[in-house]
Amino acid sequence: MITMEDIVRDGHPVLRQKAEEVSLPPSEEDKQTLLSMLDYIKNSQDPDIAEKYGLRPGIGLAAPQINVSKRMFALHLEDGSNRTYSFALFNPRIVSHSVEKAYLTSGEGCLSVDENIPGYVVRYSRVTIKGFDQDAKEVKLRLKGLAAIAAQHEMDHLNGIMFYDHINKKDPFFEPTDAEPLER
Ligand code: K1U
Ligand code: NI
Repeated sequence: MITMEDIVRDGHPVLRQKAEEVSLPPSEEDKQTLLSMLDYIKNSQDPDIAEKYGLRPGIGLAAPQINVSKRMFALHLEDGSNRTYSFALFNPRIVSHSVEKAYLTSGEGCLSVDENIPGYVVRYSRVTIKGFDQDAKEVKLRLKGLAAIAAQHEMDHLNGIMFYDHINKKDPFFEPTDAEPLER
């Protein structure tokens, strides 16, 4: 079971590396890692389990955050329209995205960053992601709203990018006219 002790923190070099493709079909070890990442997120959203094991709640987790430099991430969240997104992917890639952009008015957090870093992170409003599930079956997901934002945050982890890299340094709360504010 993954706990906060397994999650590397900002400053660890793995968070700045470009993660390697996973060879498919996945090894048993890679499958187990992927499933345990999804389990972490689900557990972290259960108040009893989170308290018992000291888990910080999250909606996503990428393998580099547990010091595994491989291209895999998991998401588990319910968006503002009561839609649940729950999936874990090997070798995800963004195959298309909207022209429109969006940002969370609450900013973003990261399980690898212990402090709150204020500011807007502008991302694409909608993304289509292709990847492979635990059985190496190709899947295609069309995401919008919080799910699209979170998926881009996790994709960034696979490329060594942290959310705060995107924050306008001079004016962290600069509101771009071409981006929609999203309440979480
Ligand atoms: O990758 C990570 O570090 C996880 C991170 C993902 C994320 C957060 C915010 C915007 C985009 C992506 C988190 O899950 S931080 C915790 C969080 O945002 C949250 C936790 C519980 C309920 C709702 C949100
Ligand atoms: Ni993060």
